[in-house]
Amino acid sequence: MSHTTLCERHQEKMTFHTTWTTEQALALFELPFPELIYQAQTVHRKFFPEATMQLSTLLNIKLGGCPEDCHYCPQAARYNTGIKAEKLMSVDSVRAQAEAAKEAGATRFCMGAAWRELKDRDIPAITAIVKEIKALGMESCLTLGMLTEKQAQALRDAGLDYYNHNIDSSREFYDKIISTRTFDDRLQTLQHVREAGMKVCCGGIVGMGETIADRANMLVVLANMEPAIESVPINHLVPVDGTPLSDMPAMDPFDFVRTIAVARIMMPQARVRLSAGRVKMSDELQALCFIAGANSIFYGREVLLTTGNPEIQRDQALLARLGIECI
Ligand code: SAM
Ligand code: DTB
Ligand code: SF4
Repeated sequence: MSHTTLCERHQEKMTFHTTWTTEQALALFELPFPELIYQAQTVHRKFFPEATMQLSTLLNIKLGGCPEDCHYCPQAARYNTGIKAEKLMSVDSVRAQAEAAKEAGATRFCMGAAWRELKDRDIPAITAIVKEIKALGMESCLTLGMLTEKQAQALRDAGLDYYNHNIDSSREFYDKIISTRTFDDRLQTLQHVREAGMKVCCGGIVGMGETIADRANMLVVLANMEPAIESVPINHLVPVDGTPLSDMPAMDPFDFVRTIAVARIMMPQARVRLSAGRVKMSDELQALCFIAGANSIFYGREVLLTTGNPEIQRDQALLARLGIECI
């Protein structure tokens, strides 16, 4: 099959179908790099005709001490990563950080907690935080671990716009990375979020030793979610000393870009976020990710949850040099 035919098939699929197969996703990964980028950019322009970058600021509102065993995570209590558990941040401290983020130009404020799941006793504090963010006129996003149906409704009632809960990898690879909760647990929380009427932010991590088929399968699960998800964070593993993945060799940067490009083609309507790992990427590699379809970043703080993120001035300079408008 010629590349042109493949391109046409995927364009057609994008318009008329919502279901992707592993074979179709793998066929995209196997395209010559220039052809893949061409297809991704074609889809990107159709759905995002203006070159814009959505800026989200991320804050860790509850550091460390997590009971889970996610092999990548510096906040899991069982790994010796030098992180000391702290209590949930106060509403006032969170508001101050959100004000600074707004001042720096971010439009969404994302908050993460090192929890396995949300506990009902924390709901009053969390909903108070959401209301403060909304009062600042920013979009709000939380990632707090698993949610019940009722908890999702409580967050929605407080005005939460997005909930982030990642599937992290393919169903097949998942068990090699996490044993303390299942892939289906994750899907159930995502269903609760969607049924409560919030927007879904869901993605994963690459560079954990997974195969290309795993990357394809992860994207198939994400792309086949109905209704289509709004936000897809693609994280490059940040290997952290003390975690089981600390010695994971770096992946080929072009394979990382391929993952972004395939995500863009399979989820044309979503904001694809170039998430963890940007601090180690050159400006040129990030530009390639943006051409491949990434149009959201974490911006405005030099840490993500515990690891580094580029400084504001570097991001502003990069986006200005590329002529990309920040929204
Ligand atoms: N505890 C909640 C949970 O796991 O659902 C929310 C916070 S958790 C840290 C959010 C996401 O951060 C994880 O699902 C994972 O995708 C990402 N993450 C954590 N550590 C990472 C690392 N070292 N490199 C890349 N991404 C990472
Ligand atoms: C997501 O997908 N990436 C962010 C956010 N959602 C919460 C977290 C990245 C964490 C990177 C490792 C760290 O800083 O601890
Ligand atoms: Fe806990 Fe989330 Fe880290 Fe897993 S990713 S160990 S659930 S904080």
